[in-house]
Formats: sequence, structure tokens, C-alpha cells
Amino acid sequence: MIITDTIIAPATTVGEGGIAVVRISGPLSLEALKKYFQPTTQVQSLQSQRLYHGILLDRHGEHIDEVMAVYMAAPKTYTRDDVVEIHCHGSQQVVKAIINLYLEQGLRLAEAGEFTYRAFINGRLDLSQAEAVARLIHAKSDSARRLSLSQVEGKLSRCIHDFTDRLRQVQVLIEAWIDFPEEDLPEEDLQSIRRTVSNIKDQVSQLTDTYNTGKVLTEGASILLAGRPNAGKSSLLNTLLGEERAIVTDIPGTTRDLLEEGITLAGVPVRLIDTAGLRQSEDPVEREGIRRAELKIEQADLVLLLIDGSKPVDEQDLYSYQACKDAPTFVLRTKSDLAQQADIDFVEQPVYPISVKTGAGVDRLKCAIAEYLLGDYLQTSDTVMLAEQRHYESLVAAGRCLDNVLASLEAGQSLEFLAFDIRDSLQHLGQVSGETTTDSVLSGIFSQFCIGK
Ligand SMILES: Nc1nc2c(ncn2[C@@H]2O[C@H](COP(=O)(O)OP(=O)(O)OP(=O)(O)O)[C@@H](O)[C@H]2O)c(=O)[nH]1
Ligand SMILES: [Mg+2]
Repeated sequence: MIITDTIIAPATTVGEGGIAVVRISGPLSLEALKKYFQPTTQVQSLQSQRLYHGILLDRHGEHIDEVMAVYMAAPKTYTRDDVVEIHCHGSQQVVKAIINLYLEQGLRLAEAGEFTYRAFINGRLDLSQAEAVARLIHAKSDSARRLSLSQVEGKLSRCIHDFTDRLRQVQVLIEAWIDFPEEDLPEEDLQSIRRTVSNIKDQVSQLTDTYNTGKVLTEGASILLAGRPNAGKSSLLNTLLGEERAIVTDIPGTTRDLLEEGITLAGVPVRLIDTAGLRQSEDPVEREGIRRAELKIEQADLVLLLIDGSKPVDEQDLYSYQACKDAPTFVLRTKSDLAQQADIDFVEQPVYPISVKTGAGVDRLKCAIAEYLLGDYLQTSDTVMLAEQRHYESLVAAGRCLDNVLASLEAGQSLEFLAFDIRDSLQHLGQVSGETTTDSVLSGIFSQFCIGK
């Protein structure tokens, strides 16, 4: 991608609205604005970061729109190049006319994410911050917004820089001694290397431990309702949704297919999935429903296994329990308003009694789910968190290299081994900040942005 030319794109979504913004970035920005913008009050020159009211004219001097325009001089801009923003009426036709005017003048239409790409290349943002910009734009919940914003503001970047700085110091120390193979590294230096590396490794692990919660906060979670026919799954789905979405009857085998609905729990978007009751069935339609339910169990972030408390446990409950045994599961003893007959001592998981008839236990269940999905985040919302799989994988790999360093120190291996693994861990950390990311990975990341960002 050439990054020295001047680009233009709508910065607001295409459609109708109060205002729309067209953004220009690059060396010709100011010239482009001056050529067609007629300020309402006479000015000697357009000053940086001042908003001017005026008319935008086309090539023939006809009015395109009444606009507000701002010129922002490099380097204090989003891209660190000269930037112009034209705020016009929120009409698709006006935006189109402005963009066409400038394309005819030789400006280029920006590619998806190109403004942020320039901000990255020009050192305004590192890669993890740039990725968080995209996450912020796509945030579907308040928790996703908060987490993405903290990453845009550089919380994760500062963490990575801190690891990198400290590891570089260790690297310098080790490489200085590699040049003198006849001498041994003094014991106190070895101790200090061990302390630093082990401390960084602990912090890297703390960070990778946040990934599940970070993912739930940004992407939401899926919760699947499982259990034998008539256990009360569809009734619970309706209660959690607050509407009669699924059909409920006292006929076992009412739900045949998967049914998904979204709710928000403790600020987290949750997909609730109701399923066909699990049992061995001869009916081909019911069997297909059961097969689909069983496949979904593996993918769910949490399974709620419902056991009908008003009936003795039977082989269908045991079958359901088996089907859920590898998934993170809460066991629910349902219909607590009726006389309880189920003996469910065999389960290892926490058991939650509930009744959808009286509402007993439903709030407690919601709290337990929120606590399970968000963990420590409910208490400490200002911790740094990972939300991106790419970051998670790089940090796990960096952590593995640091483990190797510690093992080599323990085994008294030569300094070359240490230097090799430290270099490797720096390489993995650099993937997060973008320092060592390849061009193809970069273009993959930026192509997911929208035009104009
Ligand atoms: N008394 C009482 N009845 C309940 C409760 N929950 C569900 N039921 C009844 O149990 C029966 C089965 O409920 P459903 O929600 O259809 O059960 P299901 O697990 O979805 O059943 P399938 O779709 O057949 O697998 C219905 O008659 C419900 O009214 C409860 O908490 N108390
Ligand atoms: Mg049902």
C-alpha cells in the first residue's frame, strides 16, 4: 500500500442522518480543501484545528452543500499526516458529490482501514491498539466498549512494552557475555536474569488467563439448555427471555430443533440455546434434533443441565448427564415448587434448585452464570485483558519460550540457548504490538476494518 498519497473516504456510515463526515488524509489535504471551500467569513488562511463554516463548491462554482470544515496539521492528527474533515448534511448524494469532486482532482479512495493503517505505520498506534479500534467500532455491549477502549488507550500495549523492555535488558546482558566464552556469567547476574524472566513469565500467564473472560466480554457467550424431555428447558428459556418464545407442553419431546435467542446478562450478550430433550429415541425427527443438541453441547461456553426435581432420576437423566460430561456444566434441579423426588447425589457440579412457576432460584442462577462468565472482572474491572485470539496465541508462545529460558538456566545450559529463547519470546511479543508482524498478517487485519476508519 502506498502511504504517501492523499486519500479520501466517508467517515460516517452511508445512509441518511443529521450530518456526515468526509475525511481526507495526506499531503494534499489542505490544498484540496482550499480549492473548493469558501469560508463564510473572510480569512487570511485556514488555521489548524479550527472549525470553519462555509460553502463547498464544485468545479463550476455551483454549491454542493453548506458545510463545516476543519484542517488538522500533521503530526497531531489521527494518521499523523495532514487531515481534513468536511462535515456536510447527512445525505448520501452530498457525500457522493464531495467524494467524486476530489477523486476527479486526483485524490484516491481510501481502502478499508487505511486511515488506521497509516496511524499504525506512522507510529501513532501500535497494532494491538489499531485492532482495538475495530473492536470498539463493532462493540455490541457496554462491556465490549469499555474493554476495547482501554486497549485503544494503550493498556495492553504498555504491558507488552514493559515485558519487551525488561527482556531486552536481559538479552543485552547475556549477549555481552556470549562474546567472552572463556568467562562465566557471575552468579548474581544469573540470579537477576532468573528473577526477571520468571517475573515476566508470571505476568504473561496472568494475562493469558484473562482471555476467556475477555472473549466473553467482547464477543458474548453461548449458554445451552440440555436435559431429558419435559425437564423444563423451554420454560426456563422463556423465563430468562421474559417472553413466551418457545412452545411449552407437558408432552415429552415438544422441542425438536435448536432455538436460539439473545439476552444480556450482567452486561454480557448471551445466546441462549434451547434444545430437544435428550434420550434414546426411535423417531427419526427427534433423533436428528438430539444429534444437533449433542453437537452444540461441545461448543457452548456453559451448559445448563436440567433435571426434573419432581420425578425420580431415570436413564434419560443419566444419558443427558453423560452427554454433558465434557462441557462446563451447571446442574439445575427444576420444578422446586412441586414435591421433590429426584435424588441427584451422583453429580459433581454445583446444583441450583429453580422453579419457573414461582421464580424461586432464578435470580441466584443468573448471578452464578454472570460470576462464572466474568470471574474476577466483576470485582476488578480495570485489569488488562486479552480479547483477541491472535494476542492470546502470541502470548502463550512467548510464555513457552520463557519457560525454556528458565529450564535452560536450571540445567546450566550455555548462554546461546538462553539468548535464542529470549529472542524468540521477543519475536512473539512483537506480534502483539505489530513490531514483528508480517505484511500479509497486517493486511488481513486491516482489511476487516470498515471504509473510512
Ligand atoms: N410446576 C412446574 N412445572 C414446570 C416447571 N417448569 C416446567 N414445568 C412444566 O413442565 C412441562 C415441560 O416443560 P417444557 O419447558 O416444555 O420442558 P422441555 O424440557 O422443554 O421439554 P421438551 O421440549 O419436550 O424436551 C410443562 O408442562 C411445564 O409447564 C416448574 O418450574 N414448575
Ligand atoms: Mg422444550
